[in-house]
Amino acid sequence: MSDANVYAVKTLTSKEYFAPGHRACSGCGQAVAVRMVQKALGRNIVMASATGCMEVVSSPFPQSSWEVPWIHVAFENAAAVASGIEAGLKAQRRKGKIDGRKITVVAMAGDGGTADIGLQALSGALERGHDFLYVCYDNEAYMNTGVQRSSATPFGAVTTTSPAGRVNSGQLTWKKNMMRITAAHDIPYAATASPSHPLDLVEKVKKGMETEGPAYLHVLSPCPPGWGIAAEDSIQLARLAVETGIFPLYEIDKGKHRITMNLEKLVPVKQYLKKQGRFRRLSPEMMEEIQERVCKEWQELREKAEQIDPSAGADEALSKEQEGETEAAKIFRVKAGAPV
Ligand SMILES: Cc1ncc(C[n+]2csc(CCOP(=O)(O)OP(=O)(O)O)c2C)c(N)n1
Ligand code: SF4
Repeated sequence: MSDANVYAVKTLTSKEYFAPGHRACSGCGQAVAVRMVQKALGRNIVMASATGCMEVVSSPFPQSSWEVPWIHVAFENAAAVASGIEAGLKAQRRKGKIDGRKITVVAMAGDGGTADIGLQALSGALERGHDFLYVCYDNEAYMNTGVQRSSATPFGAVTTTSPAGRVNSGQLTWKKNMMRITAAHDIPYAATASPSHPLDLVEKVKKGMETEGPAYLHVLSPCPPGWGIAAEDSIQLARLAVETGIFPLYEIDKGKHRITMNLEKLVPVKQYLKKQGRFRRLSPEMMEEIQERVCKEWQELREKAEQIDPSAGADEALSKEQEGETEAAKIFRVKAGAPV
């Protein structure tokens, strides 16, 4: 991990928009990611938040962790509600009822609320071109209701509805690729992010906010009880997901693919899988199958990134990372009151 990601957290505002006191499990990767995303988004936003873990842990009436205008919506309709908010704000602006200040409309949901039940609402909102940012917090199952599989659950993972038995060893299907699905709507911006790489995450939130039209952010969110990991390993697992290539960090900016965290060599997926209880029933053959698929998809992603600019690839991604490091260090110095 570059130093930039250590410093990045210190460069963020000390103001909390997702306040402490919520009831997320200790080590919840989603709560860490939400906190960072909210810091990057700031105050001038309206959130539509689908039912799921983050809604349940953050808003037991009459309490709330949300220090921003926040609407709890159903499991399936975060993108539809965000569409309505965006259209409503536009109308109010047109009628002179509110000033011209930019108010970012944000929708958030888990992988179930995004890849399964909310997919139709999301597709409609992307297709209509609403100016909003959609954030999917992907903990790879329906965690709020007791770890049921979703279409984003990875191959081989054990959940209560993809159990391991004499015949099967967990989830039988491959993870749905939401980046490809959202990008197929020709939206201006889509990106993956991880709480293990805060600088990258914050930059992508900012890009999403600046984008005119729909932007989509897919954030990996380790879940200790659902993944069968120790609370203190959550962020390390998120980092391993990136470094093994299982969850590559990249963006699709106006159709151009760019890998934002380049990997000279992939860490073997075994190192990631072996640390998690949900993969305890994987056979060596299944691990091999997963490794092959990860290598193939990583290669495809690299080719897409290189197609745009044949000189891009390892060198470009690395130099970008260094640029980021310099930038983070600079902000850190400014914050610390040191000369730039
Ligand atoms: C129409 C409907 N069906 C089922 C539910 C029950 N339900 C609430 S949250 C949830 C799962 C949420 O999973 P996900 O979106 O992945 O978020 P997570 O809890 O994992 O963060 C389910 C099944 C519901 N609220 N509404
Ligand atoms: S069940 Fe998982 S996603 Fe839900 S609050 Fe706990 S750690 Fe977070």
